[in-house]
Amino acid sequence: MCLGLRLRAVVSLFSILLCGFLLLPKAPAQNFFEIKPSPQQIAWQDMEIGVIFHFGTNTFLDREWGDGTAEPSVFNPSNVDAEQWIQAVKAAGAKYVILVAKHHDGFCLWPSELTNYSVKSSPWKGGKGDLVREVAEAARKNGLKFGIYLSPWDRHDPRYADPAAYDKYYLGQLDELSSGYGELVEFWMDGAGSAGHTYDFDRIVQQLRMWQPNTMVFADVALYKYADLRWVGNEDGRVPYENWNVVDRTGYLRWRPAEADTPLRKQHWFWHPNDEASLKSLDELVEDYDQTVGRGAQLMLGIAPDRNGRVPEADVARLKEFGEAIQKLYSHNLVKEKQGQGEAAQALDGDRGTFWSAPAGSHSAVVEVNFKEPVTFDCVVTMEWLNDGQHVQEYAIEVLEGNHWKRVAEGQAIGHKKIDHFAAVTTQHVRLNLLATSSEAHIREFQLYNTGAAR
Ligand code: FUL
Repeated sequence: MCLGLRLRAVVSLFSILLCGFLLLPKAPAQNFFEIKPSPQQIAWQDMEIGVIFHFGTNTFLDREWGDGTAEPSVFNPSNVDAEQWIQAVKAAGAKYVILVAKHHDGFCLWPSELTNYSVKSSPWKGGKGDLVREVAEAARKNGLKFGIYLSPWDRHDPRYADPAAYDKYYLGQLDELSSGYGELVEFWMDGAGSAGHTYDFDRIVQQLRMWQPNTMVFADVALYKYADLRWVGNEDGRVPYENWNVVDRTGYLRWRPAEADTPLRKQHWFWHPNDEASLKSLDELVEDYDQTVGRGAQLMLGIAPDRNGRVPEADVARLKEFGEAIQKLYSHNLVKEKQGQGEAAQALDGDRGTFWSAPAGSHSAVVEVNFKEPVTFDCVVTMEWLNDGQHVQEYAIEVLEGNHWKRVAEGQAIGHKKIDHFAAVTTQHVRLNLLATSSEAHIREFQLYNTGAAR
């Protein structure tokens, strides 16, 4: 073939390929600001504080990660009192509880039909106990939601060596838990320790959803694909700011609010003897709250009942102090108490059930509050109505000094809740200056507090 002909053939081949490419159906491009939460995610985010209970053979053996060799006979608590657990965490303001039904040691806190490595082989209640049931019932009786952690990594069960056999076992356990204990608000899938093992997570999540269509799947980084909720990357009670609800996973955007899990006793999820010194201080807990809930995320505290089967008294007292401190800090909303007025009335009414919207299609807006008398405050709590997505991209809190709006705080993401602390100011006029919004802003609440704890 002469060079001219060859060139023509190449050009036509290229044109055919180009046309084919242009005609191919394409996945619609995703836009961060068009991704919206599910109704279940909205309801979940409103709970703000949850807890996770760790209790099992580790409690009796001074271990964090059991190796699966503990005899069931070691699980012998004298006085398990699920009601006491729930009362303790309710005092901290928790709205939901997760029970670790099986940790990495493989020991089950319910009498599973699929293994003898469970409470039924222990002396507790003569082998007739079911801790999953007791905690679920106590939680619901007290108006708290209930969820489950079922460790994929299992260091006891021999089936673990064969991924297909183990998947069958795990799916069977999942069936027992998700069909037998009522509604599960959350299901924890933990990738810890499983390196090198493959699970059929597609099937696991499918089956879970069959019984529990509304459950929120929490997953850490390795299992992100399945996550309705995301891990924040640390167990310190700190959510890095900015915290956005929509997170990309290699090109796939989804609403994935953050849940920041942190143990009440630093570094320890299970109870250990002589460990009181590791109990977080009240200041640390309040700081955790500000850096999780105050950054639009969920705070999940790890609670460790002791060998008696009770939350230790020191922990009970700290939880109560924490609940009271948060109540004290954030219960006197000065916008309400001092009758602040403004056009954005639904953002100023102290009612999370209402919200104010900026004009349709706008990309900036102002929420102003005017008082009859000067008011002193050092903290602002702002909440976005998220049903339509997370819209606020940049904002400032400003107070009027003479003719000048002075900026006292600024940020980017607001999300479910944003708490800003600053040195106390006294003024009659304050505003939330929404400097950039992807489309019209929706503000649920704009609240002012004088906490006396400027940071
Ligand atoms: C981690 C586990 O390895 C810890 O033991 C604990 O259960 C924590 C909540 O999750 O991944």
